[in-house]
Amino acid sequence: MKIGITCYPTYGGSGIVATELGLELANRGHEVHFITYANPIRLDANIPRIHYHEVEVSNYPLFQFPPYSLALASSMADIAEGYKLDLLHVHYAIPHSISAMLAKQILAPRRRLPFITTLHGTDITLVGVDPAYFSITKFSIEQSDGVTAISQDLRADTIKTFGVQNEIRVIHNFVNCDTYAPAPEERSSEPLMIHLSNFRPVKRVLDCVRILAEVRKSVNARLLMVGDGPERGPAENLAVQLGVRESIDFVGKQNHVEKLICKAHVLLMPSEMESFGLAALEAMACGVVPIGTNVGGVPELITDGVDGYLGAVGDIDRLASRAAELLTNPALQERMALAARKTALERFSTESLIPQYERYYQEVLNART
Ligand code: GMT
Repeated sequence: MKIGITCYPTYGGSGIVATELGLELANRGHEVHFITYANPIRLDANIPRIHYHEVEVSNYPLFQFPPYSLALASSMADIAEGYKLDLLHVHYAIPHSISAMLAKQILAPRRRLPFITTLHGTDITLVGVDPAYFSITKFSIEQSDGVTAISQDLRADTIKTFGVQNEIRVIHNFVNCDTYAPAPEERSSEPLMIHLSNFRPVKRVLDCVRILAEVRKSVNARLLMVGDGPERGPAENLAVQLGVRESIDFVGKQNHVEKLICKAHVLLMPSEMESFGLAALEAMACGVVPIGTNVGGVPELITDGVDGYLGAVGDIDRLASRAAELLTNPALQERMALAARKTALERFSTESLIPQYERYYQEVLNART
């Protein structure tokens, strides 16, 4: 197949999933065209069957807001026509699915160009429910030729919030278990926790600092903070206030996070909302035990007490005591790390999830609506 993929190319779970999906599809013989405003992170140059098309958004003094969605729609139509794409697969509803819908309409007199929208979470739970975007998000879902959601929870939430009638197929996030694999030789000799995110308020990054402060009352642990965003400054300030600044490394945005994850014993994901929790899955594949919150789609990934721990949002005491337990009990940590790796391998590996996308593409192509 010839597939056009659009996503937010910078740091964020949806862009990572879209990029990894494109790489896996190309590996399996498909031709993949990324149509985005910047080169997606994790997309190295010169990979067979991968093409990258940068969307140029020209400015004009009249535009207070350059119309990216329109430039994207125009590029999608041109590229689909020029490269004879079979379909478009857009990640994150707004504005990508509306651009895809326009591209489809531009080409309609000459050929059919179906598009699939994958919902990732905040496009529904935060952006989509915002009155400014509610109607257009609902419309974008209804107009898509296929819709996927990354968890049962997100699917249910989308149906409840928007009352949409069209089918939403659940295809969970996936992980490449060869790239993300345990590397005991990399593991830190001192107890180490890691947090990975875009440091947005929904991630409750400050809770990681609070958990570390609590854990350090009994264990001499450190915390590795990977990523950047609006909550980084407040997190650094809180660390100073709580007297743990020297025990935290803020390393900013990083590629090849698998190398960093493997250094840690525990991953912290204290999010307010998480429609799946890709960072936790990546950690599990590396044999690093996740401690997350019991929200959204996270329970579809983590089974509390088996391959990770779950607690209520903001329950610092519980999350910290679970972390301290794991950091001081190597047998427990080893047992849960093995279970976490098993979950990643058996339920969320690329081998089982990528064919689900391929089958769905075929279904959408075959449905001549
Ligand atoms: O986590 C984020 O805020 C980034 C966001 C995105 O869309 O880039 O991630 C969402 O998509 C990921 C990949 O599908 C999911 O694993 C995350 O759970 C989801 N984030 C939230 O629901 C907050």
